[in-house]
Amino acid sequence: MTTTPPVAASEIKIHRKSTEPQAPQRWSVEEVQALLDMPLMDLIFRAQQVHREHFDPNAVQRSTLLSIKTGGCSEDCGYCSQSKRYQTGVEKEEMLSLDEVVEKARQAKEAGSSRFCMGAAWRGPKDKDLEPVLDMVREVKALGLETCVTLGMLRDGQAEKLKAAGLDYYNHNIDTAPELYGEIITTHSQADRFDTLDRVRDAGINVCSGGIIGMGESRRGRAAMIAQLANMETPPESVPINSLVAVEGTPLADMPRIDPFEFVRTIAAARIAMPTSYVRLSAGRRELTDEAQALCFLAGANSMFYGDKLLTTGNPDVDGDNALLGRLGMKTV
Ligand code: SAM
Ligand code: DTB
Ligand code: SF4
Repeated sequence: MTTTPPVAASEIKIHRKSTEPQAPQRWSVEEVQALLDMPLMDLIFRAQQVHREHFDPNAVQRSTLLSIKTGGCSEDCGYCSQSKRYQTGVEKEEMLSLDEVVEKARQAKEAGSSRFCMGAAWRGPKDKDLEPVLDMVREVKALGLETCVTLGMLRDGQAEKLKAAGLDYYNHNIDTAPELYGEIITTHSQADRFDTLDRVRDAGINVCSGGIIGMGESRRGRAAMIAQLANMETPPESVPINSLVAVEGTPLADMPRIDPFEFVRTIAAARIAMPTSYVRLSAGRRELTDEAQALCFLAGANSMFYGDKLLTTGNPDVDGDNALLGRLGMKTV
């Protein structure tokens, strides 16, 4: 019988900033995979113990998303409804006006959200694109909400402008295992993503970075992605764990749904590997039962996207979410 030798941890690039080349990695891929391989009850128990050391186990933070610039994106991310390369029914739209964005933010605040995240379907913003976004950040911040944007890759000076406008968080996901990245996305590399994350960190903006599971990666691949996040010089303050929303027309449209217990395992491993980060239940929550979501909270998730829509796809409705949090006796922060 022939077996493929496992990839040695040393062959998988673990990202740390070049300014800190000697720092030991916090988590090897093998160590994270050992977590993912644990019996589920042991894994959840351990994650909950870690969670209780750093957070109120009955509290959840809520962020609301708004697509401020939808569709027509130049990139070929194989999961994305907004790439201009795929026929998904999502049409290219103009950027929303400042008034429209502020109104949506006001509604999100009224519904109970504490953070407002504005997304644009760009490879990255041109400097002229950034100006209206800076106004949005200023005005949303003035409502008393935390601000987050996800605009793609940043160039020199852009992170600093966002910081000056009052941006609290920048979302930029590393999306998948390093070894799978090139199969899902060819128009930019994972190293490009890390370059932007470094720019965000250096500008003093909180980092929000996670990824998607259910794109055909192995457990080892999920472990590698979590290790990459945990081994950043400073791990992201916020780690969204998305489950693939298989969008008709994209190359990943026929991907089978991931076992919800694998989702729970991924949340637990992220919690253990990044004890002080917020771990966010992100895309794919509509496909999870209330019971599976409760297991995710038990496994250390303490944040969620809140609002009837993500960017272009649906999210559980607000009334249902409030009912669920009420039934679980969870408070919001
Ligand atoms: N264009 C920017 C970028 O790529 O960073 C911002 C918007 S992009 C839609 C933000 C993130 O949403 C992606 O990096 C990916 O992790 C997630 N995402 C997009 N489509 C998804 C899908 N169908 N299922 C799950 N997550 C998805
Ligand atoms: C993240 O990790 N997930 C959000 C947010 N960051 C920008 C986006 C999910 C998008 C799901 C597919 C859609 O609605 O288009
Ligand atoms: Fe979608 Fe962002 Fe990729 Fe563009 S860069 S295709 S918006 S995930």
